[in-house]
Amino acid sequence: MSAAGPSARELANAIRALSMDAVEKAQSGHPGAPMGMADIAEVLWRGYMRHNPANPDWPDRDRFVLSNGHGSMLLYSLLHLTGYDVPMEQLKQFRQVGSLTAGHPEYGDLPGIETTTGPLGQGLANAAGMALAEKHLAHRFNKPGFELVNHYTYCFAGDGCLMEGISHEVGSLAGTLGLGKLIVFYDDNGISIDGEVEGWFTEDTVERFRAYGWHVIPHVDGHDPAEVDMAIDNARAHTGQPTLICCRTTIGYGSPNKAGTEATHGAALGADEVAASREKLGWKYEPFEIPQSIYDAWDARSAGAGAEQQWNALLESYCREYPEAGSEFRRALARELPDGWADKADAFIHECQENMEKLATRKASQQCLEHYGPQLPELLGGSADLAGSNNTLWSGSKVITSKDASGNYVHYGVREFAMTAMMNGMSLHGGLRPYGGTFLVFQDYARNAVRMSALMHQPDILVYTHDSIGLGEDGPTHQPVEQLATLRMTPNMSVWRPCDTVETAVAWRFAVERVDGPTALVLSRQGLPCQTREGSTLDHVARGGYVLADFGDGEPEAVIIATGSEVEIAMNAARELEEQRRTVRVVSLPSVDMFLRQDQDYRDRVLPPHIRRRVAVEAAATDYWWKFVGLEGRIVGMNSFGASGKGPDLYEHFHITAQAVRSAVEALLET
Ligand SMILES: Cc1ncc(C[n+]2csc(CCOP(=O)(O)OP(=O)(O)O)c2C)c(N)n1
Ligand SMILES: [Mg+2]
Repeated sequence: MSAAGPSARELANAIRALSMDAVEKAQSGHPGAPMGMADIAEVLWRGYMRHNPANPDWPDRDRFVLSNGHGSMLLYSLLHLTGYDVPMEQLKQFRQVGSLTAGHPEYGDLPGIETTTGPLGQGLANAAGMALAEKHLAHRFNKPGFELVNHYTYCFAGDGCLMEGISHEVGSLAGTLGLGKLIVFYDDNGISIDGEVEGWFTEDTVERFRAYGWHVIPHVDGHDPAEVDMAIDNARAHTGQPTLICCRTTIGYGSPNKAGTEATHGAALGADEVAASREKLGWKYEPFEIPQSIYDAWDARSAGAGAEQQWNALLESYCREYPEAGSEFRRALARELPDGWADKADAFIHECQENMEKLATRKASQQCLEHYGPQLPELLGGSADLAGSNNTLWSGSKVITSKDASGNYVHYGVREFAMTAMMNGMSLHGGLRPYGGTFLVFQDYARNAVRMSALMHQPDILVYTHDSIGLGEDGPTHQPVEQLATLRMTPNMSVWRPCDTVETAVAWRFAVERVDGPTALVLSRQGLPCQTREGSTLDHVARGGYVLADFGDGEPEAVIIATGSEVEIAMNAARELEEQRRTVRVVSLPSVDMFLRQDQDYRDRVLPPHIRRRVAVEAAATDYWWKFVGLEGRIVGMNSFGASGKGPDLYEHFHITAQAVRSAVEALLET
């Protein structure tokens, strides 16, 4: 250590030591990537990152995404060293139950984790979403002399991230959208779990990203701080295109016997090798010991507080100069709804009820956008090339382009996975409420990003149309069967399958008001009649499940449970049964999860426990419904894939009809 303080290498070695030691103590984890990328991280975090460890949520901070999330110790070390509230004790508890230092960085666990990463490639898409959010908000809010939104999004990505298909989707779209403040560092270490990637990853990454329209800086020595520094300078100056900085690194750098091999990727180095690495790196300190001079050099607290203060002052004067824009900006960041929201939503829902319009729920969804959209400039829509079918465009939609990002609609192209992961990035960024559409069946393409939105509690609005065999001629490839059940089984996902314009309006309202998780709106292609609701019934829709109608006088003998397009079928069956002097209840269950959140008393009033004659009808996988109908109940639904044909014919073909429901009830009534 010189009199001038620790060298860049020594500062990077602090990351290496902490990473080795934490993995060694846990006997679990990934030392290779943190040791390989430590020098790059040192240059970026000490030279460029604008962040405030005391206030990790400061809106205009630079974002940092570790897409190769297995390198979590790199991020934990950085947060600890730069002064976040990440005590050494947490690093010692790496990967233990109850600690905040999970195996992969979990959003919300530690301050400074911008997104949950681990599923490779998705961090890259989250970062692109953040960069898009930044670009959009800057175009919308910045004024001459007021660069209110002005930050970079930095992302580390490994071979795995770039092998994943999503890297193509997002690379292509980020290039097209000209996300110039997205700067990605490719950890080109030639190694993934199975060994040297030569055997499975040989394309020319530099040319590949150039073809997407990126600014690519090739052949950077990731262990030479001066080269890395020059590359970052170059990238930041180049704001017309996203930048990929290709850094040659050695995985496990510093480990004398294992560096450069897959042995360092995902296992503790072993006590002897850790000792040998200390020796080779010239790191003289005990495990988890960091000398004060190293802490001092890493400490980002005072610079961070200063940067934030400056920005706060800018925001204050912005709000004085542009009070309306200023309060809109603050409202959107706080995820608050505009004044009068609730009254207007109530009025719209009542209007839908009064109009009694027969409409496909995908079209009803568009009406919701027309009504709710003008109040919500933070809504940022899009579709994976199905705008006309998903009805996600409305009269207030303006398309975002590379040149003008002030709009509110993204044509994602045929990229469901990137769309959803980018929506996650935008939600995480803040200031925006993304919604995006595709066919329900192609939700599978985006599946892991859907899961991540629920895991990270991000309130994405997922618009899924063409929700059953009712879509007709496109056939079984396009007809979802199992998707509804898997969405419903995803923790923290709210799923709504409305039966008419009213339920759609309620579902959209719920999705907009929700702040702690995603909502899937599952919508029909075909027209659906509007159901009559009397008395308090309309208010009960928002509870996710309610008595739509009781047919016949007195206690119901049987209950029919239905969702979405099958509510009409249930109602027809119940009417026919009433003609036979039967008393039958129809329960509409647009959102099972919402219904299950109601108190027991309400649920029992809707589905009285003693009424065991229950039939569920839904044009989807039947298995989900057993918990509602019980062993004595019956389910009318799909037990196979669909088929190509006219929608109404398919309902006949698969016996999802009023007659089938009636027969099922009749069979129960005989018991
Ligand atoms: C989508 C996904 N598939 C598989 C894995 C399991 N996995 C974790 S790291 C890794 C290899 C990554 O290689 P690379 O990005 O080159 O990381 P390095 O070994 O260089 O640190 C794999 C396959 C994962 N985390 N995510
Ligand atoms: Mg690698």
